[in-house]
Amino acid sequence: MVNEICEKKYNKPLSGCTNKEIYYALLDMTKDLAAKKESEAGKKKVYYISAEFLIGKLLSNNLINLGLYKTVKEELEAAGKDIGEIEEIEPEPSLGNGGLGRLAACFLDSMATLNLHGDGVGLNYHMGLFKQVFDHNFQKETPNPWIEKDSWLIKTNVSYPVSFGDLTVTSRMYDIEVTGYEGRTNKLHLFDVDTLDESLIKDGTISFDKTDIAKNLTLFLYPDDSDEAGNLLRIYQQYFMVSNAAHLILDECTARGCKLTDLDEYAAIQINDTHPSMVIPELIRLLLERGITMDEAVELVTKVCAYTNHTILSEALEKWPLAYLEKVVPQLVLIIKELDKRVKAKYSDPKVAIIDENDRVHMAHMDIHYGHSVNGVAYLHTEILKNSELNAFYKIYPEKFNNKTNGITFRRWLLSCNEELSEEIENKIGSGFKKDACELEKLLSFENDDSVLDSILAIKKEKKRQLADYLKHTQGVVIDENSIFDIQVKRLHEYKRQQMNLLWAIHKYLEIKNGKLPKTPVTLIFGAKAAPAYTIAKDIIHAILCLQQITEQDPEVSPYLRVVMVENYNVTKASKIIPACDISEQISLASKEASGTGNMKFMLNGAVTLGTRDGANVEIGELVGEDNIYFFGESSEQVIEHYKNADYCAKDYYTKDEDIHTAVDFLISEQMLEAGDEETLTQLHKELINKDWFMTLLDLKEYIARKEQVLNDYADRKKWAKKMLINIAKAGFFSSDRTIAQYNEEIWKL
Ligand code: OAK
Repeated sequence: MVNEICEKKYNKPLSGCTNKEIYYALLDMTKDLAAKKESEAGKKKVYYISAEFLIGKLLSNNLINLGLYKTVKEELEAAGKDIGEIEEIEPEPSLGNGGLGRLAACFLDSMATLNLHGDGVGLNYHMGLFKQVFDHNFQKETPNPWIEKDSWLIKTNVSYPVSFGDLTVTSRMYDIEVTGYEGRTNKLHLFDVDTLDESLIKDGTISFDKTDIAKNLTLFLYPDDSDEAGNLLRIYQQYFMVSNAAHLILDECTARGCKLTDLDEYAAIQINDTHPSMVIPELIRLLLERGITMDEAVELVTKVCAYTNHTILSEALEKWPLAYLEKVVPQLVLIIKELDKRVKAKYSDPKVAIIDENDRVHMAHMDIHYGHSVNGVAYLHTEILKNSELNAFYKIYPEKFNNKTNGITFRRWLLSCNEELSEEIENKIGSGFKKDACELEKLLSFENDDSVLDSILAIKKEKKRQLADYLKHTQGVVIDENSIFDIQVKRLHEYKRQQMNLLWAIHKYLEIKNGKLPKTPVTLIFGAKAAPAYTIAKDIIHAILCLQQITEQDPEVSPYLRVVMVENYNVTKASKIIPACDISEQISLASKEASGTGNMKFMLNGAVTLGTRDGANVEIGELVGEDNIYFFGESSEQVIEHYKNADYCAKDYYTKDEDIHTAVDFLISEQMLEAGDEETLTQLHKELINKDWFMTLLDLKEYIARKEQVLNDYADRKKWAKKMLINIAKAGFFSSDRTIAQYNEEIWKL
């Protein structure tokens, strides 16, 4: 099959082609096959609008979903080629920051797999998220171009004029085919402008002139929002995205025979956090233009739109100054004011207003009033929305609130990233789990089968060997594959508390220096990008990199403890790191992590969670039982109380406990200052003692004690293997196929 394509494309056989040539041949082949798939369109269609789609590399996943992966792999092997090396050629599109964007990508896969007619709508950022480089123990951000002459993008003829207050641009739609696993093909529509000018980017940095909108609109994902120009650009991007989406939706519905007054029978729109919220006034605007009355338009749009909340962190809840909207989208301001007027006429509580007394527009409030559904992304998160964050709204609209616990696609996060484990599972319980993830529970009958437990351990060992090999080749870091792989990979944020893990590592380092050696050596692996303007997050990365250098260079410590920070953590790296993990660190301050999805990927690959009772960790705990997860720390109720009473004082913990004191002070010790920068480390030290907004020191002692227990339990390999097996067997609930089926049954109703 591949050979024929190579012959046709290059006039030579597969065996004579370079990996690069083979990659492009496979790209052509896969795109062709995906496009040829018959996919029936029903009456109603869902549009998942999102500023981020963190799709990752697509080749292997598309081959798996088309049912061709094995055949292609074998054909390549026979010609002396390695599919793993060919995958390396593909650039990773990094069109997302983290959880929200990756979730959107998993959802696209599941919609297509479940044969739901549903497309994604977003933006074609040319640089995506920055590429992280480590330089003298600091994070440096560099541009990350990913679009090549031949790529997954298909240029379409779809194009709309989009007007802002001061200019009009013409859009261009690009599509990426989304093929489901033995399912239909949907599309991811990414809008762009032909006038974009990549030369605005000066060599090696991510700063650029933010004012020339026609040239820079889709250059970067979420440009720096620490200044006004950055914020305005973000509003330009958001409006550009939703105006195109609204035009496309109305055009497609009309083409399928929809009368505008029946719009809700033809379209469902999911608003992925508040970045696409302006689709509500934009749709109303377009309906008014087409002769629908305001009352009718409001009713229709409310029936069509549904909103997902992904965070309770107040700094992430978008509130745009009315003046900014007046500059960028004056045509929407009248509509937003009218929507706000209607709310104020009905409800006197200022907490539910769209426009507040400081003339800021609360995007989430608009979604809740003028959408029919509001959902959180894990049970605990939805309860917190209902009972505290959005309580005023819950009282008005209890029927709108619902939970949709997140999920992940098992095609990417098991079948593709861990072929060895998938094969073992298939040998034991058959292939049914690939379509119905809950069949993984059949593994429970092997709980006491030594040969199965042994092979699970052997597979983990092999994946650790592969990761060690990869890190050696990519970063020149040599780690002990027989050590415990203790892993925390996710965006860097204080609420996720990488700094607490760092303090644990310091504590362990000092124990080893004092002669207390661990039973089994530990490799603590971090992977995280910090937002370019988030100073403390970058300080934490600096401290981790300094400790990495110290543990690496100290012959007394390095055989027992290593700290390694993986450079430029992204989807590709995740798929190599996660299968190799023993201990999955999910240690956010309780109440702050809406769900987490890494936690699900780790459990599916046989890691055991060490975590707080936060987000979806709570549900993982319920499924696997307390013996198969390690919880610690104060509960979300307790944490919420601390915030309410403003009674948490980091300094008290620091002064009263010697271990905490010693670990925190190590940040400004001679060793650290020798490895790093005094100002940065002092700033972090001060921050932890005097502010510590996310209560690192609150749970540190319990964390240290609990981790000691985990490390001890690891030594009983049989008992540990059983925990691994139970985690894998119970992961089925977290398939995004289940999540999407629920969205459809309860919200979209296709
Ligand atoms: C990003 C920007 C604005 C608001 C939220 C986010 C985000 O990424 N949130 C994350 O969403 C994930 C998917 O629902 C959750 O698993 C994470 O807990 C949440 O932080």
